[in-house]
Amino acid sequence: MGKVALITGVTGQDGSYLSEFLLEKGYDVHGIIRRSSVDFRERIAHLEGKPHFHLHYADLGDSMSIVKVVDKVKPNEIYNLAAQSHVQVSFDSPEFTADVDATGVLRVLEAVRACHLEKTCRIYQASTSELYGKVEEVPQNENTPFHPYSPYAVAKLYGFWIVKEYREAYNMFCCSGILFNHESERRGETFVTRKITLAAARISQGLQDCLYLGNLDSLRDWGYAKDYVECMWLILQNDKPEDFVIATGVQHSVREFTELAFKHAGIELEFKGEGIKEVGICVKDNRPQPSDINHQTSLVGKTLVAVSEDFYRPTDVVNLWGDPTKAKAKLGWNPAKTSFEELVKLMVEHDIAKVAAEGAAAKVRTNLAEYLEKGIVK
Ligand code: NAP
Ligand code: F7E
Repeated sequence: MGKVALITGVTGQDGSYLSEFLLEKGYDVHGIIRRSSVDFRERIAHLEGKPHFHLHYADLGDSMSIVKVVDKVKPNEIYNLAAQSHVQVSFDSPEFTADVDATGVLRVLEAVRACHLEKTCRIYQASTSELYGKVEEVPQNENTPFHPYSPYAVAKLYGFWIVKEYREAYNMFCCSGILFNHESERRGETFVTRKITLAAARISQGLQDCLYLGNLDSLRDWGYAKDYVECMWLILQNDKPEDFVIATGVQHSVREFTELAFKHAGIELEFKGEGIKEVGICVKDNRPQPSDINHQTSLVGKTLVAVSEDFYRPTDVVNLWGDPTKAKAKLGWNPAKTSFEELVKLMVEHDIAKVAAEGAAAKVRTNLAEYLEKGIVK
């Protein structure tokens, strides 16, 4: 019999990659989904219907629903990835964020105890570099003090400590991966990297005029999500339950990410001005010029990136930089598998193709409407 894994947050960026990873390892993978008015679960649509992939309705805000799924599935491993994961949104919905990201973790741990699985079930908790918040040390490792700096981070801090508490109080194999930002072509579209790669793709195809961003000076240690889910699994295969920092050890600013993304889309930017007045102007237009897309006009001299206060946060975390030494030494994990440059490239290439395909589909619909109107197609 293969191992059984239960993933909360299976429809998210990490949940989808982790599902693929565990299925390849021969696991029976069970995921928790929430009812939604839109039934299409884009990131896992390709897995639905596979014999070892199963979905169950439950919600991290509903204890009984979690107990029922844990009791039914009897997992060997639980990956608790479900969260309200957007930092800026946590300022707008702090109570919901606390319920899911803090109390939700407790609900998962208690469900394991209620089902008497505490001796056989290992639990991974999706902790975050946001715990370091208003950073007290650079780079950050497992011993760096926490200083959470948003409702999201405060909620996740509870999750971190309750996992540690259950490990010590009940001898449970439960651990936190303190993951730094990890991105991909499946990243939610309102996180800064994906917002930038999609905008670069749209602007390069003449479908958007300008990208509005917040703090361009913010520094992040960005890795590739596909590499990071391997680490989640490695943490649960370790001899003893321990917490690990997972990061690349390389830091870049939002401005650098933007410059590189636009460069991959054929647009060279130069940033001028400061703070709210800073703009990114096109200084070289290297885009290919196929006749069927709408970008014959040169972008040189145009303002393609501008700053908007709408994307400033009441408190912002501005200097995250992880030290993955422990994960390298104890788990044998390779933090340099996908470089920053490769990550930006793969995201931009993906989004250029996506935007082009959507444009082509829209054109077909427009043509069809025109043909129907003219009676060419009946
Ligand atoms: P994501 O794409 O936003 O996915 C979040 C998942 O949680 C989705 O499947 C979502 O379901 C689910 N969810 C939200 N509220 C729920 C609830 N009440 N009950 C059940 N499921 C719920 O996040 P991600 O980037 O994959 O991140 C995975 C985890 O790692 C999160 O806990 C996040 O906080 C943490 N983390 C992420 C990063 C990063 O850089 N990506 C870094 C550190 C830590 P719906 O699809 O129904 O909304
Ligand atoms: O912001 C700045 C923003 O929203 C990164 C989550 O996965 O990683 C993620 O949280 C930085 C911040 O990610 C815009 O102020 C500038 O300083 O992409 P983000 P995040 O807040 O770091 C951590 C590790 C998690 O745990 C979270 O779940 O970029 N920024 N301009 C902007 N950010 C956004 N979203 N949009 C902007 O326009």
